[in-house]
Amino acid sequence: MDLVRGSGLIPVKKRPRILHGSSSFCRYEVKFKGIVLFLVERKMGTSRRNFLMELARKRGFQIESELRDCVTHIVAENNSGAEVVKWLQSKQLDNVIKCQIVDISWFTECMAAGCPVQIENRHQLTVQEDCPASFNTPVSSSCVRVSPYACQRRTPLQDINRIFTIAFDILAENYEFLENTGPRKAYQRASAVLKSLSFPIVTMKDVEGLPHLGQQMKYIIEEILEDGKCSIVEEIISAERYKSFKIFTSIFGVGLKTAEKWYRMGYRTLEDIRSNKSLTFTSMQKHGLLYYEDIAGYVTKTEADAAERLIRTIIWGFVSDAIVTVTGGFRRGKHIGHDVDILITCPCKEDEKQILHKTIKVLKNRSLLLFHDLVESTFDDTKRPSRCVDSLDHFQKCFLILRLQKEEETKNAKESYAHRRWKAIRVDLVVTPYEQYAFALLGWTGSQQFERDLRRYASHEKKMMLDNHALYDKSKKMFLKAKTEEDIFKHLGLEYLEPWERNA
Ligand code: DCT
Ligand code: MG
Repeated sequence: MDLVRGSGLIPVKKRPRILHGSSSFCRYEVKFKGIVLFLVERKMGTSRRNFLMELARKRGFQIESELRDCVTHIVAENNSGAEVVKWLQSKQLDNVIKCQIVDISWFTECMAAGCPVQIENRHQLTVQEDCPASFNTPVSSSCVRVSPYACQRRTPLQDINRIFTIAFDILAENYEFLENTGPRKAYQRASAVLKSLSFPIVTMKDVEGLPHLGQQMKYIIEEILEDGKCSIVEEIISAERYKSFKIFTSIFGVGLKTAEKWYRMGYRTLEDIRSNKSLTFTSMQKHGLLYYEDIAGYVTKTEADAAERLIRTIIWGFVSDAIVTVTGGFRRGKHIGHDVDILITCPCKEDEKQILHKTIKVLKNRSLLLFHDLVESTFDDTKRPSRCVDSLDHFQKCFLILRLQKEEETKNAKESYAHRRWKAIRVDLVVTPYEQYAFALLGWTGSQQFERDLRRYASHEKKMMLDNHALYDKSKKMFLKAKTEEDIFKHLGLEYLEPWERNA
């Protein structure tokens, strides 16, 4: 079996009008002659496979749903080379022996590039005689049993496998910049599993049987164990696209779409953006650029505490029984963050409606507001919680840049704002109805991966739907009430995890 051939994949300039045959809908033109893909369903799943097949067709690739003799590239996910070979041997097809067997990473890079990319060593699935256990092999009794859900694992802030999780986080971020959701989530899940381990990974035996660790991830761990670094990650962090996207997306108000647009226009640095007279910016982006040096740095715990005190004092001035809580990373015990997330509620509905507008007015009057964008609530209590694990909530909220007066101890700091008596910091204020407070607190405490797994757990394991507003039991066809986060864990049949154990 020839697994290590050069690809010879040259896009055909003059597009032949070959339309997809029997196994596909005749909707998309085949752009790349001589390349016929096949996706192995094993460990990929039917729906993901169908989605990827449709994507490939849209990009102009010929892709077969059945394994035929015309197939030139067999793409597998989370399978070792040996596993694919064994499966292929059972198919007894003559030509398959000449196929390239590649990892899903090659496929996703082709989709991102919009054309076939050269097959590199890292894309190849090698065949080893003694194939290591695959990622979902049951854990042996000597191994630690690790749940596939972050809400069933304790993940403290301290991450003793940082050397691996940093690599996975960079890979996930790079896939995010490529708007490639599947592999982004896969690397985030894998990183979260490693963050929960209470022992350092020192040999490949340590990762045997861990959930969400596919073959590709194991190769990366192996490389780091051998060389102390990962060559793909090294390539990514020095790549122009990654570096520019890092800068652009660190500007408040700039998302992936804008970063992509600027990159395509040929801009690469912050200076390129700032000095450009022809670009138009939203008000949020203008302020993001104006206070970039302050905002792109970190908010410290001391600054977060000062912001919380300021907001709480203002709010207590007109609603004395309001609850004002810092959530997000700081509630999980982090010492630094990119913003301060503050959740606000009060028992009286009338007060609740006024609270944010009044707070903004006071901040304005005291010249403490550098920017704000207030979004009114879009909550509709006739709707069930969202099915999407990444859906945003509908609370009334305000994204602001606060002019935070420096405290004595930070006045002598060497930061860029050292010459000023204040620092611009990003604050999110979120107002929740009193009866939804526990759900909002749980949702806004994070981490993002923890929330995603909590919702996935609710829906896959309990037939319930959870979001930042409510919990719905589909079997009982009713909403389950909760006054505290503990109540929600109880409804889900989960052991309670403290906020600082949710750093997945
Ligand atoms: N959140 C979520 N889903 C998202 C974004 C956020 O569930 N798509 C939740 C989890 C964390 C919380 O909202 C606050 O979001 P961030 O401020 O982005 O996260 P953080 O953990 O506070 O990170 P940082 O310390 O960098 O602010
Ligand atoms: Mg935050």
